[in-house]
Amino acid sequence: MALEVYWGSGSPYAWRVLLALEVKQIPYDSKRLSFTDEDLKSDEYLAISPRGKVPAIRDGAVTVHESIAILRYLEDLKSEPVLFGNDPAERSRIWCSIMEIMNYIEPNILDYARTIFYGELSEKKQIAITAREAIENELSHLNTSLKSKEYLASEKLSAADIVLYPVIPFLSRAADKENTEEVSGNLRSIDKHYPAIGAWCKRIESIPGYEKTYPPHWKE
Ligand SMILES: N[C@@H](CCC(=O)N[C@@H](CS)C(=O)NCC(=O)O)C(=O)O
Repeated sequence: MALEVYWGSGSPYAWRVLLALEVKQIPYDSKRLSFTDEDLKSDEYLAISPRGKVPAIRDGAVTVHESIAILRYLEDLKSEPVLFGNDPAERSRIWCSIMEIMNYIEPNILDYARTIFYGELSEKKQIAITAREAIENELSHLNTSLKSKEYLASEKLSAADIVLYPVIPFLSRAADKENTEEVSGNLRSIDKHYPAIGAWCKRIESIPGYEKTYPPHWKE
């Protein structure tokens, strides 16, 4: 039975999983869900993903939710190409980079992009601006570090790159939607303000199969 992959268009977390599947060339049965309670909070889906969120996977009797746990599962399913490092030093760099993204960028994504996408900017504008400033600070560090290397944590593509990448177009899309200087800041044109991140994004976008992972509703 093929691996079932539950995802939603535009979810940066689900995009991570779709990218890893392409990189590892793992065949799967695509289960695209809509962001409605009917899809996400059905008893059938809650049995796979108890918080009713995407992404999630089902592999026979095994279900996994949480994007990074899924990436780790895929690594065990098919080791090549290695995404979580080959030795302790490389593995620790990759995990450190992933944890920094989770701890310092992800909470701000919620405060920034969700406020915009959920139409809550009138009540939460200052929260969004503070989150935008924190994200810019992180992007600035990442830009400096990517000036001297091609990938975030390893000499080749790793799970850290896959964890970060979808966040960049997601933030740009939020910034474009609310196109004012105070809310959008540098996030409107990340490649212009952070050229090393822009060049790194192009590297990820040249992965064979990348196009298949691009959120379909963003093309409409
Ligand atoms: N920490 C989770 C986050 C997953 C998440 O927040 N998914 C969102 C889509 S971007 C979702 O399914 N939201 C629907 C809901 O909360 O009802 C992961 O990394 O997988």
